[in-house]
Amino acid sequence: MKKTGISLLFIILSLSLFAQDVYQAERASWLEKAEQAKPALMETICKPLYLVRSVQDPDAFQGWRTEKSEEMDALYNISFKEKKEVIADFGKHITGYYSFFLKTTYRTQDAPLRIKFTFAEVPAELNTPFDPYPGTLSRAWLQDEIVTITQVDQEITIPRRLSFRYVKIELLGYSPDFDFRFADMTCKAVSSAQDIQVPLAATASEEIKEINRVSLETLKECMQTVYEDGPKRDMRLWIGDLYLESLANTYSFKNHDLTKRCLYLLAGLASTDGRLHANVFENPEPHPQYESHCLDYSLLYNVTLLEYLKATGDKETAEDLWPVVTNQVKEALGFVNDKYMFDPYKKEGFLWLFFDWRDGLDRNVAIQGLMVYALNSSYELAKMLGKEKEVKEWPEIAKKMAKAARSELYDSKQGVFVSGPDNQVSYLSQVWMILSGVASPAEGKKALNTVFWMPDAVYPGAPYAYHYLIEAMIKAGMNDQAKEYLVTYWGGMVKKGADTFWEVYDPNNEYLSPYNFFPVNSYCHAWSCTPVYFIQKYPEIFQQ
Ligand code: RAM
Repeated sequence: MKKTGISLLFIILSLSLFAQDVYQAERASWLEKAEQAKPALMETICKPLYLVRSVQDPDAFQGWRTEKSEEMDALYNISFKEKKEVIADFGKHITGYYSFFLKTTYRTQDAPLRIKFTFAEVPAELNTPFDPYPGTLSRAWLQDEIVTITQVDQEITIPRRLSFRYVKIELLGYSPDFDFRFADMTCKAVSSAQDIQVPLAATASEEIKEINRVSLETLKECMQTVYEDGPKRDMRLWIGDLYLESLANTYSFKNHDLTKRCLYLLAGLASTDGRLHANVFENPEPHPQYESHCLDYSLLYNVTLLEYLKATGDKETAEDLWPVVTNQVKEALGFVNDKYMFDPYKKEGFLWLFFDWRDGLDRNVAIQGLMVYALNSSYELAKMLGKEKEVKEWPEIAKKMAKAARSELYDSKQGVFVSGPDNQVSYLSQVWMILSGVASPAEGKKALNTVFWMPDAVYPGAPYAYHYLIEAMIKAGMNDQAKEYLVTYWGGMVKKGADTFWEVYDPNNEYLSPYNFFPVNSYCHAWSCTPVYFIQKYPEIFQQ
């Protein structure tokens, strides 16, 4: 208790050192409430099923697949000096702590051993040289570990938490004067979600059942002591990921306390001027990624809180966090010009709008739409809390922004919304005009059906953006097409062998990576888990 007190004080001091802190009065209690809602991690001991070999196959995802080669005994009964290299397959994606036991079989260990372990979520990670490393994120995310073993005949655990299905083991250094073998290996898998079955109607297709199952696996793996974005990378809480995970959680595990914890944590770690940080870390003490602000994510925090309140009826939390809601709206309104258009240059400084990983995407229409959507959602929240008088101007601003969007952004000849100085046509622009209600369902349907056939239209790059596309299709009454899209896109990953859904998936380019190196992509990613939400929320569309 004392330690928590001191740490809280430290966080508060470091966040408020140089400026007047708008959350001064609430910050400590928010962080305390986040701490109280911290879930326990459940542990499961997993063992590998068998050994596999890598097979290069142009038809396999990223050119590689595995096939069973031998039983585990083929490793456990033989000197590893003879075997030298194996790949063990745990049969499913796991997140946890890997341990192994080496046993002396001849004479006495007289020198250290040097063994390389490469943990992989997908087969290509086992077969793509990591160096020289071309990626833009840290090389250290890749899960290869060289372990020097000075003492065998005991269990050794790799300290770093890992996220994988396969482990390749290579012997790099050994003594000629003693021998040893692998006697065992395990992974202590951790998650704050328990295995559950989410029932589906008897009429649900096999494809939908599989998508539902993989979706649940993905979410479960990401549910740790916060909703992580990816258990392999970035291993932290991002607002955009939280929003989609919490939606999926409401229709599956129903661990609402985890959502509550994340909402409080983000609030408690917001900057002193009231803006949320886009992502936060838990250890060694909760702290944000300082200077990381993403306006679309900040607005989605408000929507997340609204959905949380609807799912739980927990007014106390929503009331507590109400100042955060108003501050995110205030910040965003600072970018609205006198024509009621979002103007990214209205304020000085760096503005980060995310929406999707797709090079060249123009985000002007999307943010105009999201602002209308977030203003309306935030006002709905205000009404649920009896605070609508405080923010009575919001609906009017939303209306004016919607009207401005129609007159400034709609190309009535083509029947689509166009974005930015080059009048870019993208799927996401249509999506956000539909979700905001700027486009009527009929206009939205027409716009989407037009862009689907435009060869140059900018299409989504990540499941994160596909989520909003499916949601928009449903809103536009395109139920059959929404189902077809979900089955083709997420089902496409299943067909290509996904145990969990990937951070980035472009059916036209399996090597797409926002980080210039596909092995550093995350292959179990929070924002990709939402099929379970759609399948459960709209059974008449997806389960028939
Ligand atoms: C990446 C991660 C994360 C996402 C951010 C914007 O770093 O994939 O999930 O929220 O981008």
